[in-house]
Amino acid sequence: MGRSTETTDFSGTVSGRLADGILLVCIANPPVNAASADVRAGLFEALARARQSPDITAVVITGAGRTFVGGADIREFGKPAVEPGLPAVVARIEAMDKPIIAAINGPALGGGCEIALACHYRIAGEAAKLGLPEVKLGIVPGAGGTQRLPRLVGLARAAELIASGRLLSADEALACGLVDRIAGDDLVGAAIAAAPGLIAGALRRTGELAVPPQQADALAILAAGLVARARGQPAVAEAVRLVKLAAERPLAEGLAEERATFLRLRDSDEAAALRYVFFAERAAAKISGLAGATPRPIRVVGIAGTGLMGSGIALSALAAGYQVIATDRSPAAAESGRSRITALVDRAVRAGRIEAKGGAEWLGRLLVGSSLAALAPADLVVEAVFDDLAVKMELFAQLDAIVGSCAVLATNTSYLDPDVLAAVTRQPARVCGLHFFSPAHVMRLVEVVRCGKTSPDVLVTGIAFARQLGKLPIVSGVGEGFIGNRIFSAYRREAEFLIEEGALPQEIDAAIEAYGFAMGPFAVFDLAGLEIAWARRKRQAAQRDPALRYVDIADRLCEAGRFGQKSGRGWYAYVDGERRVDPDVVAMIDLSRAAKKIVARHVPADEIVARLLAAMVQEGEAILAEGIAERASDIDLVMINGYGFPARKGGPMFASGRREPG
Ligand code: T1G
Repeated sequence: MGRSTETTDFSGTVSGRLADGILLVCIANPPVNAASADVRAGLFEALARARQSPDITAVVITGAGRTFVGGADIREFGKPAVEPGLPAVVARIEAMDKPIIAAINGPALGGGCEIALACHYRIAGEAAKLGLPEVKLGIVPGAGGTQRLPRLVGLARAAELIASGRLLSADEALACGLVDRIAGDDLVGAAIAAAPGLIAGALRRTGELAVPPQQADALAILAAGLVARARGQPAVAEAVRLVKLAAERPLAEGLAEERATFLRLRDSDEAAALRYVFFAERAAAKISGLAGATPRPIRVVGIAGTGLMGSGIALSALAAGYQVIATDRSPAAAESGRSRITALVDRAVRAGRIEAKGGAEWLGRLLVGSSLAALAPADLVVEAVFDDLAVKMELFAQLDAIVGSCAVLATNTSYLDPDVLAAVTRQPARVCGLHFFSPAHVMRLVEVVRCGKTSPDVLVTGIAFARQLGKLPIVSGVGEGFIGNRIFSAYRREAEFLIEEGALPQEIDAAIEAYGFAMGPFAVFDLAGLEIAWARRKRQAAQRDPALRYVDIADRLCEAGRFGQKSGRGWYAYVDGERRVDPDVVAMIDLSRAAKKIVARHVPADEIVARLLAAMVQEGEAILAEGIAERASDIDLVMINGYGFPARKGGPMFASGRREPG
């Protein structure tokens, strides 16, 4: 390669250009420059060329587009390995006797971060993000991350970063020594300019650096905390073990142990489930019938109803930078709404999620009042008033007359038919559902409901708004309970059947918690409150098919004033906030069984889990058949992000054997 600016292709996705002795290597593997087999082969070849050619005095590696390297190519997992593997590429980078400089132009994640770690110098652009998020895929870094990161940032920080999978901004990466410099606009120029200094000096190979000493007790306490918070995720415990190993073993041994652990975890069911969830989230963004539709601009968000849900939605909108106008039915209700929202902002400041001045800026964009007319400037209004059809119909008719003709009207109803609400407006096409989950400022899931007449641009507006709030939007058609609540009702029904047959609430909860749910169904029912479902059952009683099996135990609990945690007793008793098995409940269950002449039997834990999963899957299949969900993996995402289904099981549809998002 002479002294020229011509470009050389080292593979289909890696090219190089030589300028003044510096080989600028560019990885172009859209969409995220994943370190696929072709990228690895290209890098390997470029490094070989650099090693052989006296004209080349240094190498700069960067990514084309917005990403440096988004990680190993996850789509290659489970397929036959293609050499060179990433460890070999990384080892070659580190061993080079000419400076290899990483010009980190965007996300350098997983294998991308490991490539940067092996370079002799790291310069980050302002858009850079660095991290080792492998645990989110049920694996550990497999190309040196657990051994090289501690050598740069110390054991404790490395353990925390790898166990959490948290990403660092360029500033944070500089502050902890992960990168050496941040460049302004001309990142590649800065990297090339840094070369002469590095050529002159001794190369700093990360792998040869000593692991900074760390107080063993402090590390042990930190490690225990990280593993405890992971609630049994094996990848986190393994990641922490490997980071600690970096201080105990020579690099080569640590790398070998890391690789063996990576390969073992990569082929685990848990990792397969988390990969499925990763791609399911990407697939959920692809919705039929929206080609060419663009979101309407949203600057001002209106919230009608400032109760628990309304105030949480208001906080999320403030956090996302919107102007927020919130109203409630009376000055008193509006005032308590304002205090509720203000309290949420104060809590975010106290928790360090935002600075005090940030909190004040948020509240500066909030208007709260009791006049619906105040919502006139809103580009989108979300109603979150009490889930009563008559109340909501009247509200929608009023909103329709108040807001501008381009404004979107969204309902946060959980169970009511949004088509009925749309029908009271002059433009049903501008109505959709935005079904948030409680607490709305915490829960990631939003069911974006496509009503019968919702126009494509209104639906994409709802989706874009949910994304802007940092939520995961899943599109649902109209049907009782949309996706999540409908499946949850089937789950509840089956759980109550199991009670009737002989299982006890604590046994069912224990079985489901052992399966991986944070909380079993009966504990959840008590947390949410039993009266809402009871009111709905009473509303539906007249239409209920008498031939259908019906368990009345929950009704008996409510008739006895047992509404759950808020009333101190439900399926359990709550003493000083502690959940206790209540013999009175067992007696009520026995009475109900006796009334139906049911002889209780022992229901094994695996039968409990299998039946509850089967009930969810059966309802999921019905939802798919009715076209209410676009794909099975959307159902899995709803259950994982809205109902505590363990992500590492992939969701009910995945657990039932569906392996591909779709
Ligand atoms: N491999 C394969 N495909 C990937 C990918 C990857 N690593 N990352 C993204 N994609 C696809 C994604 O499916 C989507 O495809 C498209 O790219 C755009 O993604 C040895 C083993 C980089 C921050 O965990 O976090 O390295 O739907 O919508 O919002 O230690 O993608 O268009 O067909 O998310 O701009 C570790 C995963 C891997 C990072 C970009 N890396 N990626 O976000 O785009 S394990 C990760 C992301 C590893 C080593 C181990 C994000 C992003 P499609 P997108 P984005």
